[in-house]
Amino acid sequence: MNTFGHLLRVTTFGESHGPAIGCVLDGCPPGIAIAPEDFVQDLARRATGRSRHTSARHEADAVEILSGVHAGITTGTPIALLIRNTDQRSKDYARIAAQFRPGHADYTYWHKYGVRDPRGGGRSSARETTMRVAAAVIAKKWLAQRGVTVRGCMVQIGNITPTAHDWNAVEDSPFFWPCAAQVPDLESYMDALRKSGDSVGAKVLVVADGVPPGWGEPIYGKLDGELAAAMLSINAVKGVEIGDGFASVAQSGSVHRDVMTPDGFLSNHAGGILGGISTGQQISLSVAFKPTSSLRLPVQGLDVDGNVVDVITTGRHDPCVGIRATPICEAMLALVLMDQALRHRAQCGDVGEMSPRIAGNINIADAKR
Ligand code: EPS
Repeated sequence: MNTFGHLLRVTTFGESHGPAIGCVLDGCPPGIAIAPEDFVQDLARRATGRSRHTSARHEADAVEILSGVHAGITTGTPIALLIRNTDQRSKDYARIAAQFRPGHADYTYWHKYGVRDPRGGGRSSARETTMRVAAAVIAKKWLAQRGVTVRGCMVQIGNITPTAHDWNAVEDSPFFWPCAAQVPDLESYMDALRKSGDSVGAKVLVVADGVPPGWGEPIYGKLDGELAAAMLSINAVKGVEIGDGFASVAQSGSVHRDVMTPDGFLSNHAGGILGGISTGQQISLSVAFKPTSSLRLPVQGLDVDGNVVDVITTGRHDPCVGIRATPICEAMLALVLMDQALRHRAQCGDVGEMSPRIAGNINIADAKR
């Protein structure tokens, strides 16, 4: 299954070491201005090789727009985007072509298909996420025209958490970290980790501001349900929390409920979603990434014939995949929101339009975020 979305449908294709990766974005409304330059910033934020803390593979990630855009605007027809792979080093994978890395998807791909493309992880590589970020550039633009913005940051690496939360610090840090004062310590931590050959997990926070009440389709198309599925489709994701998430377990109802006033909600434990529908508050979720499984440290594993082998992974791997994950989580949030907005408009009318009965009583749209 390589397609997701309902009215806005994204299909990605391509392998990490194949000639190219690409996507088709179908159902996109006409009239959105799009140029190849629009993709540069977000693709660079996600890319490898931009700091010593990520994989050293260096891809240009130049987007070719093959269809669906004419004279600089979307035409309503399928938008096909292509990125040619230019820095594959498949010999790094020769040694493990018939082996399984503990903790890696190569084991399950083999058991499912009986065959796999071992070069660079093939389809299971994080390389695939490039196209989600590319597709979401268009979604972010469409959402921004409706006052909806999406942003994210890293809120945990290993046991380290931010000691302050300053959105202005995020883009200046190689870790999308919201506390500038901690960055030197994080750099030392990551340098030592990289030298050790081991890896570490991370947690990413993503939020959307400006989402009106009403997006989300109960019961099987709940906004939180689709966001969780979208985040879990990202490589290495092992957990998703909406709002207070698992911390809600220890809260009492009188604490968790978000009190409403004529001036807006007084808190946002729900993460901006009730009953699978946006409340008009900030949508917030956090995403847990496991440590990278491709390690230089030797480990006992199996080969495809069931023999015990020493698995040693060489190549250019990320010591923490979560470091590059912020733009990917933003992308999935934006794509799900745009799809839900189009579905809300299809069923209920204009995006952001509220039930007149509710609008007369309580101005939730202006709720405190
Ligand atoms: C990846 C392994 C590495 C990363 C790759 C993701 O691939 P390679 O061994 O070919 O260098 O560089 O990330 C990307 C290329 C990318 O654009 O994200 C993996 O196993 O997931």
